Amino acid sequence: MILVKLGGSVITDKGRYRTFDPDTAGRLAEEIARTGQDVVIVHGAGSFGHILAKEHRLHLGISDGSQLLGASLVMSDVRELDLEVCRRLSAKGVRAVPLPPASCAAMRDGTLHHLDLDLFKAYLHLGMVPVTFGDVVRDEVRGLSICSGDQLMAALAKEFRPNKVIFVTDVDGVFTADPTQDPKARLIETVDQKVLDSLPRTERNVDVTGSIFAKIRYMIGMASLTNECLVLNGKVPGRLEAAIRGERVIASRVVS
Ligand code: IP8
Repeated sequence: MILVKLGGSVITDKGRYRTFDPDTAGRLAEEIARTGQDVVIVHGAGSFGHILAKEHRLHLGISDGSQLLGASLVMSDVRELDLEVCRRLSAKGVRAVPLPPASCAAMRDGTLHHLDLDLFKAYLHLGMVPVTFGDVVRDEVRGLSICSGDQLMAALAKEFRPNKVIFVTDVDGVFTADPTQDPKARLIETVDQKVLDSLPRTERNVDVTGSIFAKIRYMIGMASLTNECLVLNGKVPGRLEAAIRGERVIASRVVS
């Protein structure tokens, strides 16, 4: 099985509230469908989650009642994004089944504490493709908190030990500096803890689930649970498909 995360940066415009990229999402759905491989899909929230979640400080937990309406709005928005993604997947023949974390997960103080993995297994067994996503989820300590797609990826990798884990983003992989700001930024082919420690702490889009560094930390944790952990550019046609098929592509390989 291959575990794929469609990052929020590749399926939405992260800077513009609720802006979906139907062309990229449709093409990526087609690439996944063409491989015919068993996959589990996680997607990020992009501008359907982070902008409003930050405005309502949902990543800090619930300290006043007015945040609850914000949480409700974010939950509706990320479900709409998920519907767009699942519609594209099923239109291309992928038997997607949406599994919203708020209905099958629980958090404890900001950490994913329970995920109903039997539900994922049952749908996989049936021959369907579970699709889950970054969401607002009940938290035993904070009331509610943000469950990121990366936390879900880590839990799924731990349980299913996928052959490959692929993070699809809008750049070629992990760079020595922010490639959108620094023309001298170089793609790092192999990323490990030492590389992570040496990366300059500059940010592009700091979002409610942490920086690129937090994400890389999750990836390094996952690398030991799979044969290959890749970060690649989903805006380049064919790259995801080639990676799923096992071809060598431009990407960063994350190792533990
Ligand atoms: O985009 C964030 O998930 P991510 C979820 O995978 C929300 O970090 C609701 C902002």
